[in-house]
Amino acid sequence: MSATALTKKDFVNDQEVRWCPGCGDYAILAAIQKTMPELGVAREKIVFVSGIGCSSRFPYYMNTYGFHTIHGRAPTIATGLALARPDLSIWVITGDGDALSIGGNHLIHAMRRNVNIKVLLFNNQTYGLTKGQYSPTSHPGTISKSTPYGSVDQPFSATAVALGAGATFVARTYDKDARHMSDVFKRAHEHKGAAFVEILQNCVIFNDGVFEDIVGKDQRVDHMLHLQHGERLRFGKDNQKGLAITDFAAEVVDAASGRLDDVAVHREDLQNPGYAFLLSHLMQPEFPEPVGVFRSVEKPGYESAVIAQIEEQTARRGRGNLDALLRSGDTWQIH
Ligand SMILES: Cc1ncc(C[n+]2csc(CCOP(=O)(O)OP(=O)(O)O)c2C)c(N)n1
Ligand code: SF4
Repeated sequence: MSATALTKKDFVNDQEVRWCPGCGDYAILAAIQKTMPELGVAREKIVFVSGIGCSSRFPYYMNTYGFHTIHGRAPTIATGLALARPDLSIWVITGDGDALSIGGNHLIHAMRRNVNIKVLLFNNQTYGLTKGQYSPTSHPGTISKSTPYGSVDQPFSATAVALGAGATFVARTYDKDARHMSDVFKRAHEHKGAAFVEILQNCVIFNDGVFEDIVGKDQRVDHMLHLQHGERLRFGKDNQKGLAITDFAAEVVDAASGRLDDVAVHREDLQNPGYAFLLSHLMQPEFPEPVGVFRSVEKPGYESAVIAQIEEQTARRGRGNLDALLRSGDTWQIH
């Protein structure tokens, strides 16, 4: 079967989709199913790996290979898969709880190693599957099943975590814009190495409208900053506002009345992650929140280094024998 002949329909299967009506996950699923044929990868070379959560049911609904693993461990399983089968296109689907709470450790090391996997984190600032407890991305004061008097934790910025771990590709998109999601997914696919994409996703049941102030049709123009490599950081009606960055701090300036030259030009290719890290901390209501590609840089990939080392040692010492190794040294029999 030729990969170029595939259409969206080829990625849809006969499973009943079990998300609540109106959940943002549907729009993300549709955007991925639409994007897959455009990648030009054969279906049997694509695999979706997930942890546990509403979002992590995703592999059931894709007509590709899939692996529904255990809570927080999807990046680990995906790392093993990437080492064993570097020819595959490997996508990790995870939630904010799955990736940043129980799975935080696994996520950061996959990013640090620059494993060739594409991590899509559905951020709804809540634990959907377990009925609405607060999560590591929930804002202070969040009233939830587990924080009835308001959460007192300081939240993570998902993109800041990825950048802090050394991710070579970091982007953000949102469930209300199919075109934007698709463009970002394609960029993530093209990236060689670990790609991290945060998707702002609406959980209609437990956290409805939490991103409305950013993604809402009327709010977007003033509260969303579209990152475009080589272009100034401008936003607002007629792009009259901009972000100036001086002394490691951002400032909103009036770009229309003489301060255009102060407005920073977006650079996604900076080796130093400091600028992208600053962007990852911009939040409402003081700043517009960025969407698009924060950072995209090249670094050596993990798989090629590991595979080269194994080949080198095999050439020098011959193929190993796992069975002999397990039975070597002291062994015990338990009766
Ligand atoms: C070891 C373990 N601990 C806890 C759970 C319970 N649990 C299942 S999903 C989940 C959180 C899901 O939240 P998130 O990752 O944000 O995904 P969403 O459901 O919102 O898509 C938790 C705590 C579990 N399944 N396994
Ligand atoms: S609980 Fe929330 S995240 Fe889970 S399926 Fe329902 S709307 Fe979607």
